[in-house]
Amino acid sequence: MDVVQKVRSGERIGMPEALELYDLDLFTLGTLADEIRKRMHSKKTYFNINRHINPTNICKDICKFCAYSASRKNPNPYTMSIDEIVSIAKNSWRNGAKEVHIVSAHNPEAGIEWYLGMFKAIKEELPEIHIKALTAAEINFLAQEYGMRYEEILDRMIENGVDSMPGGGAEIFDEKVREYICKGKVSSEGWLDIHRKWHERGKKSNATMLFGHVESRAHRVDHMLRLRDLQDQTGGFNCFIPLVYQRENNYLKVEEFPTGQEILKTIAVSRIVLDNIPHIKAYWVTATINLALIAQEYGANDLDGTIERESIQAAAGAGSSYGMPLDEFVHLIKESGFTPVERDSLYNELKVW
Ligand code: V47
Repeated sequence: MDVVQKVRSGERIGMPEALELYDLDLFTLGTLADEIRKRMHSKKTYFNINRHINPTNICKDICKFCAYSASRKNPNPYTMSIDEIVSIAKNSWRNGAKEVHIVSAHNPEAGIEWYLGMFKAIKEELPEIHIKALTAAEINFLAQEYGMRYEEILDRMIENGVDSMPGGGAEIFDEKVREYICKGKVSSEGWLDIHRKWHERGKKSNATMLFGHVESRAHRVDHMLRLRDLQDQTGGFNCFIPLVYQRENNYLKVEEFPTGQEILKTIAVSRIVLDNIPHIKAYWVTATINLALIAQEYGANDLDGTIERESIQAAAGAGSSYGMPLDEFVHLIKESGFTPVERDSLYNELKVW
């Protein structure tokens, strides 16, 4: 049976077949991914009204691809006070945001009470807001810095009001690539272990993959397969988010950037390989809104959200500093032939726009 037939018959795809999928022409591959997307989600494209908050950019780790952390290329260190963070969350809530997505750098000066106390303070003021916060990389940093076990930190996150975990810090799981692009950061095993333990607590999370730098197609597929294995065991991942590497203001030397075709192929392959993860997000911040809209026909069924503010990828050249107005977001999804469905952070449908 050839790979196209295998996908159509619902057989699981392994490494060699996934590489064959990449070698198909874009339209054949896109059609296969689109058939799955339509079966799972029809014409619905999910989004949420959210606010990203990045409370500090002071980081003890040095990831080559990062333009956000305060360094020679970004000499403006900052750390927000908890009051400031709460005030941003309140303001966003008043403007309709139902989720705050809080991701920071690894700041050894801030203290664990700052890292965890911000969630409690937000929930005291806004008990109904969904807090999606702390990447596995931050959790690993806190565990090392304060001599705590992952379990203790995860339990304290829950006590303080964190509802779900974002997918950041996964980068590329292949150990050699990881060593080169983000030496010293949470290991692949550590990242997966933290998510496993979070899922064991009955909680949901997302998974990212940073691609389009020095990795190969095989590294991407390996990354997806490691996620699929864990998902078979826990079922705790809601969504997979392939993040396209942004090239400005950082220290990673990249010779060739991915074409639009390669980005669409990666989204399509992820839809096919990750047969147990319900949602594939085309993150418009890194894919650009135009490509993200096209990606709806290549397997993606989620476009993240309005975001309001974003600093991590914006520092590396993405056009996301001020998010996207809701009416424009909805209009673009409709115009591209899909049905915009506002969701909550756990993919319960709130409103068909
Ligand atoms: O892990 C850093 C990435 C991530 C660059 O869970 C870069 O719904 C591109 O995790 N080019 C943090 N990416 C963002 C993140 C995220 C984003 C959207 C949705 C969700 C979710 C999670 O940002 C980091 C890293 O992989 N990043 N630098 C760069 N130059």
